[in-house]
Amino acid sequence: MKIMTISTLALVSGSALAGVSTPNVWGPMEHIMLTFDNGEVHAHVGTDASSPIEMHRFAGEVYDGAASVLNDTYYSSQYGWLADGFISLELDEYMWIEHVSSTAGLNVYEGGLRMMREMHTYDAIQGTAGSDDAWNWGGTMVHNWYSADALGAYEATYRVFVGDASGNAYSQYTSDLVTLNFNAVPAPSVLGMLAMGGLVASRRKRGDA
Ligand SMILES: [Cu+2]
Repeated sequence: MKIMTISTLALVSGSALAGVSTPNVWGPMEHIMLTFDNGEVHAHVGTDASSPIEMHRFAGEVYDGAASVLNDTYYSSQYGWLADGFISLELDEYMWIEHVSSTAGLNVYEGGLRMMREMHTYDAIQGTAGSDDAWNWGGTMVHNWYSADALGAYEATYRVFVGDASGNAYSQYTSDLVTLNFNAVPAPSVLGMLAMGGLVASRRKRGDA
């Protein structure tokens, strides 16, 4: 029994030293509910400037591959775009979510279902890193990744509209604006706590020697 415990601990600290391959997911999903009825687009979110989504940084964690865009950033995937009921579009109609304005330093990377985060593209979207402001939303639940390099409050406003395949809005339909709010806050990281534990252990060893 004792040997089992020791080997489990060794595995945990081994993976911590090697870094974490996928970004963390925490907190409940916060959905931006989208509807398209009678030619009108509506977007609704339950947060505002007084109830922002927190972005956390996990110091020392290193994410593999495309997810490495989140390395050393404060980030969150709590916000997700979601259809509120059934959205019916013609073959030549697409829903677009276009970046209108945002706090300098806020970045957005393409996600998907949170549990599928190993499969996300992490492509820069919605104006991040010179990408197109308009991003085609495919109709399924999509939790994009929002990140920032520095602590503080951020916000981003998007226009949701129905347009053609190239993102040209159809003028016969109305669009809607929605603002997402973030707060990048300091948070204790799991790796940091493990590293502190390791530091204490190695000090003890040195003290014993
Ligand atoms: Cu969701």
